[in-house]
Amino acid sequence: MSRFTEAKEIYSRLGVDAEAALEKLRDATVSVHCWQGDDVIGFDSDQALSGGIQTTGNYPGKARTPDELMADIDKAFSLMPGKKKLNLHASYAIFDGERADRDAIEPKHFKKWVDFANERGLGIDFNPTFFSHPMVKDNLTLSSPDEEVRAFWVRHGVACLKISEYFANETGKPCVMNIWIPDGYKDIPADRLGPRARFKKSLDEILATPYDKSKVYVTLESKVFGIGLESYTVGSAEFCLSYSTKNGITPLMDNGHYHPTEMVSDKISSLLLFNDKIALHVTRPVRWDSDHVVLFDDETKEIAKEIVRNDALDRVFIATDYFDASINRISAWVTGVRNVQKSLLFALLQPASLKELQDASDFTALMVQQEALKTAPFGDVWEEFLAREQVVSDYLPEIKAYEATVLSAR
Ligand code: RNT
Ligand code: ZN
Repeated sequence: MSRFTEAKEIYSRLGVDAEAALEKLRDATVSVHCWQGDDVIGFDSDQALSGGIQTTGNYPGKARTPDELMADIDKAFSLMPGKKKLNLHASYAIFDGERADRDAIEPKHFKKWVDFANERGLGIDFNPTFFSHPMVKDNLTLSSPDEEVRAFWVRHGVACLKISEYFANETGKPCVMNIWIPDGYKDIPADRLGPRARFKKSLDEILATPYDKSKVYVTLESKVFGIGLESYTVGSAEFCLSYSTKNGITPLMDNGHYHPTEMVSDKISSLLLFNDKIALHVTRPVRWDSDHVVLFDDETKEIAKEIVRNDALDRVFIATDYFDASINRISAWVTGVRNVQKSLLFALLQPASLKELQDASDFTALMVQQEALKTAPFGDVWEEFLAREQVVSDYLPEIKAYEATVLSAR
């Protein structure tokens, strides 16, 4: 008997249909962030990464050109099972000759990405880039008191909406456009309302642009603090949730953007009750929003359980968001995305009857069964998924070979 056949029987005794789990996992899409490949640098400026986020490490071989990044994405995607989308930032515009500033970018600057996506059957998600740019003035963009600065970034948002619509039209797949601004203050502000009022006005101005809501989903990502911006964040959790709910856009939770004991897994159910769709950035915060590679850890599994057991796989836009420059970047990509998918599978391999135990207040049985599931033959079902997806199980040799032949020559 194969290990999978045996695992299937064990799960069946636990009340779980492993075949059904594999089928659902096959249809789950993870939007993979392009920015792991080059430490969030992009192609549109020589500015250092700013906005209170940081990559640390100097592992050799990062992608320096669109061709290199595309080749690395190809390598990484070939080692990931399941359905993927490509998540781009505006700073990854590709200019042939003449450059356009962020407020003047156009669909044509992303044509190469569309060709890349279409050749591979991928959808594209998008992010305006409100950081690493000289028009970020005193750490402010859409909330700036300087009207010229604020208007510049509004124009950027509008330009990105048009590009998002272009992506949706050209790929035939909806585009999620996520707005995140780094705006904040290092020290105690005298006015907390003003910057938030300006951010609200700027979002209203961006969203006044007509766009096809069946093709472009605008999401708004909150944050707790950034490096150098520790005392005040304009786009706080309360601001972003309230704005999203009131204006019919989609809230996005990044699980690095909360206080360390606050869990995004606990927040998902509340948001699902008040939103048709919600969005996630799956990352791994270590003491702060450090964006370490996602592991197969308790919180990632708990997030996945909340999506799966609330039957919300088609209501949650799942994207990865981390950037580790201290290890092989292809490996970082593959390891993190596989761990999101593993967590989804782990959640899909939980029996529905656990909820009944809770409702019957049988917390003894609930604890015993939840613990038993932790050592059930999960790995055999995961290996079966990889085999069916025709993706190697041990990806390290391929990554080492790519490093030796491609990355080390950069
Ligand atoms: C920053 C946010 C944001 C970025 C990317 C690059 O704290 O998480 O999502 O990481 O847009
Ligand atoms: Zn994020």
